Amino acid sequence: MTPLARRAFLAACRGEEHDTVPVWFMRQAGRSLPEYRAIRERHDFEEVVRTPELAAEVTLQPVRRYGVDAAILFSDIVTPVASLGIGLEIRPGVGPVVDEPFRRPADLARLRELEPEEDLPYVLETVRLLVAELDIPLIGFAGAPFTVASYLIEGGPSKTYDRTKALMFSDEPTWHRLMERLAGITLASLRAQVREGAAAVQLFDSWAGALTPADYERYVLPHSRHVLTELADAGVPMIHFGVGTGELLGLMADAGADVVGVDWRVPLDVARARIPEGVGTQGNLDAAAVLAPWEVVEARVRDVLHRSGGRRDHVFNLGHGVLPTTEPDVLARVVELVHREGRTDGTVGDG
Ligand code: 1CP
Repeated sequence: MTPLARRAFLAACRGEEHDTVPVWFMRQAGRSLPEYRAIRERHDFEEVVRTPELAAEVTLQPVRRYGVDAAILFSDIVTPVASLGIGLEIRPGVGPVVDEPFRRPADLARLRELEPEEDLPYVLETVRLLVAELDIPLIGFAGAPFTVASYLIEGGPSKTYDRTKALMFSDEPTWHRLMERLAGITLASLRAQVREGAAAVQLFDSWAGALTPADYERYVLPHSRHVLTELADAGVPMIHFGVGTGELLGLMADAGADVVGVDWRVPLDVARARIPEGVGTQGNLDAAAVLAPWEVVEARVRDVLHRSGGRRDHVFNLGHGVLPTTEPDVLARVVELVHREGRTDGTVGDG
């Protein structure tokens, strides 16, 4: 890869000039790769995260295969809160599960401040190993306060977030105190990753799309804004992503992001019109589209590129994470196609 291509991802995040549209995939490491499954046969998920050599290896696997423009640290959005000893584990095939979910004001006491050097030394060591090894930027990440709160309150994955909303609507002071603590944990984790060399960060508010714009603005935005504005000093691009957030895109930009992640439901040009100038976009190929015959994949990739309009502030990605049944060779071909046809014309749009 040429030096110019190496800087394409960071340049796009900042809306600076570069030639080729950069591309990476959310959840590019993990179950779709046979080499990841081989490691998981011998080590459970948390062991991989806690062993820097393994976590670094798993982060590098998709970089070698796909020729993507950025790597993303292998860890999880609940890793920082889990390190505080709150009784949270990641169950295979399920996701994060909490023994005693957070439901009462007294549960706040279970969340002390995060001290990354003591609580997450293995994550920081993984970042150091990766920064020494990679010739592309490493993306650090964290869960946004709302999405992490949803796991703590529901006790596991949810489709409706009813208990989370019940707490939000019925005890607003406790809700805000919980969100403040989680924002502090998120911020400490991101700052530490950047200090060790992460060149960009992504804030995953994956489940924020469950909220109306008014509820997002009142209960969530102040806390995500706190994280992003406090982190702005660190000087690295910040991507803010959620699923089903078509109605929230403007607010998510307003929280202080440099780039807003767009899921597959909103055509990229429509999403663009909802995001203020000066803030870039990331996305938004349907993750299921890559399961189709190549002609279909190719047409869908070209559609995203067409809708991005040659703007220099777009990062190509899926609309959500890589699905476990994805054929790795197809993603490699997507990267090639984006690099071949995704030319920026140097503009950032008409205004
Ligand atoms: O069995 C296994 O191997 C564990 C599966 C797995 C993996 C590979 C989990 C459990 N987490 C991860 C890694 C992970 N998670 C990464 C690094 C890999 C990469 O991106 O290449 C990242 C960035 C995450 C982030 C994450 N975890 C999010 C935000 C991204 C998204 O998809 O919206 C969320 C919501 C989680 C929670 C989580 N952790 C694991 C699962 C299965 C889930 C989702 C559960 C649910 O549906 O609620």
